[in-house]
Amino acid sequence: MSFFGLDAPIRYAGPDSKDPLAYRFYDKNKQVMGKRMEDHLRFSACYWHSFTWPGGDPFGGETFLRPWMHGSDPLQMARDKADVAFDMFKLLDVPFFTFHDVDVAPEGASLAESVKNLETITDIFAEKMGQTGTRLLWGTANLFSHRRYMAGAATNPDPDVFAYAVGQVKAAIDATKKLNGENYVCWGGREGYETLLNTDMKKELDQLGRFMSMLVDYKHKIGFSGPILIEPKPREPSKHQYDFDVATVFGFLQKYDLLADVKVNIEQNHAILAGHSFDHEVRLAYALGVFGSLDINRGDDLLGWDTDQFAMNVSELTLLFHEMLKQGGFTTGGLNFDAKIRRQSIDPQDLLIAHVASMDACARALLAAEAMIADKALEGPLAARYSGWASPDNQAILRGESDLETIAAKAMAGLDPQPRSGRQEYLEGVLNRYV
Ligand code: XUL
Ligand code: CO
Repeated sequence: MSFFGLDAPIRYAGPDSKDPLAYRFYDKNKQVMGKRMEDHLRFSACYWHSFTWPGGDPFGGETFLRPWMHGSDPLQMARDKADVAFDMFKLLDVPFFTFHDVDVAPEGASLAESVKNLETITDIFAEKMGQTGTRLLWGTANLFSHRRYMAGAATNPDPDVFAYAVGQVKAAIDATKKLNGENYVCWGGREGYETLLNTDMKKELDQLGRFMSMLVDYKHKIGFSGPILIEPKPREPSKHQYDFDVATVFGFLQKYDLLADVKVNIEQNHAILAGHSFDHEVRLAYALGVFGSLDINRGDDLLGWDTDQFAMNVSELTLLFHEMLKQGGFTTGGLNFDAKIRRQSIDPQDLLIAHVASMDACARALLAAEAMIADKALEGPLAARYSGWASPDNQAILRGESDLETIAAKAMAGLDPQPRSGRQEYLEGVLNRYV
């Protein structure tokens, strides 16, 4: 019997099931707009929240008391953790997982020793992936927990810290390539500042630009075919992070000429912290051509920090999938559960139940979005709202075939545009018909 007290993988049992360990909507082989549900959603379990976080918060320590976190041999503990992690991937029947270097293997006394540990554990991963069929959505390096990174990694005033970070990132992308990872993620939690009094902002941005350019060059050199993804977040742990939101990251990528190789990994809770909705960030990423992947979770309306709760809000998720379906869905990206159970959820099965409930919320939202698209429920009114632009002379404006004087003359000739309703409440009612 496993840590979870369950041997058979969790299965689809239909919407009437009351079993918290059965899928009610996630039916992986069900066809949705010509593609299997599993291929639309591309769920990925994450290592850090599920297996390395002990349940602490700023006011209290460990609550989970996981057996693999207590022992005297760090490498053996890492092996035990891998056994439980792959057991959970199999029980949930998720196609992907994600990890940071330090989540999976113990840090050694030197970088060389840490890298050796990472290689040992990722060799074990390769074997387990072969046995279970679980794939790697992305790998990443943790360049924010260790005290050496307290003033940043790529943006550190000390070039030796920059070099250490380069060494760590090289090993992490090597490991990601070895495991056929489909993307490589960079989240710069400490790439920002605490006070401008001690910060040379232009210099730090240039350092970050060089760091990313070298990573892109190396990716090409080793033939890593997936994109590099930057994960925007406005703050926490730093007071200000340079990768504030999608728009800010786009400006950075444009300035340092990285748009061809780097996309974004958008997280719901980070969008909220930046003062945006999830839907806003996703739409903007598509509009700017930088959409990559998603960290699926949710913030708490009353708490102003990154609570990383499991996504359960079907209306919000429906708007997300409506946009995703319209845009053709994921290519290399997926839905990574950057989500953690609450620190009081101490039963082993709470981990499974959280994933199942959130996967079901996503599946239900995907089905609602499919129905909305079939009915053109939102697309119809949207097309009508912009329909004036379809006329040949207005199309010519957008193609650059008109000029200021020509258009001004048309307005001066007696144009009298009449305001029309934005129909917000009507549209909110339409959405509620489907969720
Ligand atoms: C932190 C966060 C990270 C990244 C990967 O807020 O989201 O876990 O997803 O480093
Ligand atoms: Co994240």
